[in-house]
Amino acid sequence: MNKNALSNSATMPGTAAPFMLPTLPYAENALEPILSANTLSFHYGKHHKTYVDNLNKLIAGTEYSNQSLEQIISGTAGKAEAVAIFNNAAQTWNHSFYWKSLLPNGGGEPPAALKQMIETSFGTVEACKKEFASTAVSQFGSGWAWLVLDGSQLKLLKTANAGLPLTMGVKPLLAIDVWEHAYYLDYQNRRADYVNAVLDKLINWEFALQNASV
Ligand code: MN3
Repeated sequence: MNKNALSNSATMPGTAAPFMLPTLPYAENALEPILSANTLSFHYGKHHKTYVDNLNKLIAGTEYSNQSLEQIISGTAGKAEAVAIFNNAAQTWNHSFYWKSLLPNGGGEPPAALKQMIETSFGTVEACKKEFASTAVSQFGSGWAWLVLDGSQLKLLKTANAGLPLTMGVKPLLAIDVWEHAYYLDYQNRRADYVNAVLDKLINWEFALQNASV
């Protein structure tokens, strides 16, 4: 377990339960027309909130009730008897990270320091985006696509369901949610259109650089 990977993203304070739904870093309509206010209303206000509420219920009175979110995730990963706690803790973390991976009027050219890292690892920014998209599209069923830092190398990986890079010893830089609830209201079955629109118009390269720099 890479402890830095757990604490670097500054997405969640290291406080214990009860966990709070973090404030969305922009208005629910701020990502239009790429992601509608309707999608964010359900995705943030219902799905994300439910993961937080369920986590608080599941850990009440358990050994996890005074642990940080990151401690709960690392302590329950791979434990069959704690799978519900892991799923809700990881989804709480994943969504907080996803909202910060998006930015109104995002996309475009990465900052120079990140662009250099991308070119070292992928050749070009376009090649990185293409691999990011194919990683996201090829995740079978619900899950996530991630840009991560593995040592000094940038890599793309996908996780199923609530899976996340924190348990894999690599540092997450960006996440794209590919559960159907992330895009179905706006794109129906066209996951590739959603992913490419996010990469072109919303992706928060500055957030990736911040995460890589910690
Ligand atoms: Mn989601």
